[in-house]
Amino acid sequence: MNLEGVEILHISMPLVGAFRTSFGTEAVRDTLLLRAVADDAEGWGECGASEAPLYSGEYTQGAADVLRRHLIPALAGVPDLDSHGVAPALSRFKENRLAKAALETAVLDADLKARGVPLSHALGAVRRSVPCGVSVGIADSIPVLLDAVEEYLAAGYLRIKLKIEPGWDIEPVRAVRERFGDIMLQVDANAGYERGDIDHLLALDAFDLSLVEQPLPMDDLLGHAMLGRRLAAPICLDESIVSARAAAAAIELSACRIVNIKPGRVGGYLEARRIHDVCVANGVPVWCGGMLETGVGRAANVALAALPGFTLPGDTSASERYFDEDLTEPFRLVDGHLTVPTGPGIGVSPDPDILAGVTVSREWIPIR
Ligand code: SMG
Ligand code: MG
Repeated sequence: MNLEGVEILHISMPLVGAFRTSFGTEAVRDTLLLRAVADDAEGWGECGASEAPLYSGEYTQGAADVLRRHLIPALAGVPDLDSHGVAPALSRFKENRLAKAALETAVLDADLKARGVPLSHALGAVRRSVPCGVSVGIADSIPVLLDAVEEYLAAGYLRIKLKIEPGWDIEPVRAVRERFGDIMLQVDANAGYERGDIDHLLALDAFDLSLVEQPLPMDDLLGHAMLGRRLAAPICLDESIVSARAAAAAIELSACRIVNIKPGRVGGYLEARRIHDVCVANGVPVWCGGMLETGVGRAANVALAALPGFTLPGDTSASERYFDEDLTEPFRLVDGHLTVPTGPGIGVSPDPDILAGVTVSREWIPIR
């Protein structure tokens, strides 16, 4: 493909409700969209970064900076560039996976749109719709939490994930289990605990959880293996799994029995696919995580979640769980599922008028 340049759009969209996790509260989706322009098509990628470096070391303005100074210019002069050439062209730049993923996705979308191939087909999807869960933030009180969970169950979500942190764990989980009975229930600590909390975390086993996501720091695979020897609920890793190599190591070390795959966290959909393959080969179930994406990122996540190894419901919730007005045709929950887009590439593009209304700044980076 002949890539002419990439536009970086900084967007800011209020969330329908503030989302609180162990690392902070997000009330606005503040991130980047990238528009890759080739001579025969254009493609879109959404960055997983937020305004502050709290989930990982990346943040929106930092991602914009590394993209404009280093990553986008590095695509100049790559012979016969296609989506498979993006990661190798960027590999000498360390880390910055959320930024790299956004760029690779924009190029991948343009490439697939030019060839008329849906992303789901390119990745090897086997499903037309995917089962969905919802991630429920830390609430001000247990009654407020119970109301939120009740609403999501009424909407049809197939599993509930509760965000936990020290001081908000056993009692909210107990309250949800007692009130709603035999629902599929899991928790996510976003690395909020330490090894000294292992005895405390074992109390979660009273609630028949489907999984416990990333209880310990991202670099503590050994700690997760130690906890995993004592906890009955399977440990699922999120932040720790930054590549297929990391996934293979975590599995070999028994640091997890389930993997949350977030394409942004691992540098893109092609690496996400490799992690899926490593997990399938090892009999490890996977599910698709989320970073509060707009319809642009959601479309691609839903395509990924249609691969055969994604056997658990993802954090792939409907548009209305995040935004009053999404950038694309809204994704709607039907019997607990979202439909996999069938159009070329990611199958969607942002509505130009809605996009204009949420765009804070835009910058064109030509590829010479
Ligand atoms: O996209 O519905 C969503 C959010 C899912 O809980 C979610 N994501 O650690 O898994 C996670 C968090 C990280 C994102 S917080 C901005
Ligand atoms: Mg998580």
